[in-house]
Amino acid sequence: EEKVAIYPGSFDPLTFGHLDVIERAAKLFDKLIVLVAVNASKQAHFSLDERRGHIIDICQHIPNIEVHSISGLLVEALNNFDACAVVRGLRSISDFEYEIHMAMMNRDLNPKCETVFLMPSPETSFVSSRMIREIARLGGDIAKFVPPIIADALKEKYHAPSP
Ligand code: COD
Repeated sequence: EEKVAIYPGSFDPLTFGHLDVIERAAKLFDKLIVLVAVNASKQAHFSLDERRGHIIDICQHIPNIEVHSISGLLVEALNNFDACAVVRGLRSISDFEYEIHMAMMNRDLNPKCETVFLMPSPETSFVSSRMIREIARLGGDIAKFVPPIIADALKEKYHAPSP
């Protein structure tokens, strides 16, 4: 039986940190669904469709992934995609508290929902979407932290030449 996992996140925008987790998870499961979802406590910068489009373009080299977006509950997506696990990245102790609450809540909502945590590579573990947006907005160089597609999208968003 095919083992499907879901890697959910805001991915607003995707960073090399996210990509590191995607590449690791794609090796562990038969199929990986990268799921762009809404985090109600975060303000959106790119639309769900934009984020999904970016990830599709960036992940073309990984054969066993699909990219989708949802505005609803993660535990529902788990049933819809027939997935056996949720993958999350664990960067630090400060991630842990939030992550364990979310994992326990998701399993309470759907007893099938097991969460698997992957440790990122140290080179990208300090990268976060929030910092990347802030550096890009202030004109800093983000090329080391995000794929070129994202660097271009951020440049266009914050520094589009005025007409
Ligand atoms: N290195 C490794 N991992 C990283 C890095 C990095 N540099 N940066 C981020 N990550 C990991 C994060 O730890 C996380 O596991 C994942 O990548 C995604 O991170 P974000 O910040 O893009 O996504 P979040 O945390 O905002 O995602 C939250 C969800 C959207 C998944 C959540 O809000 C959700 O499930 N929403 C749907 C509605 C729902 O079901 N809500 C109930 C939840 S209990």
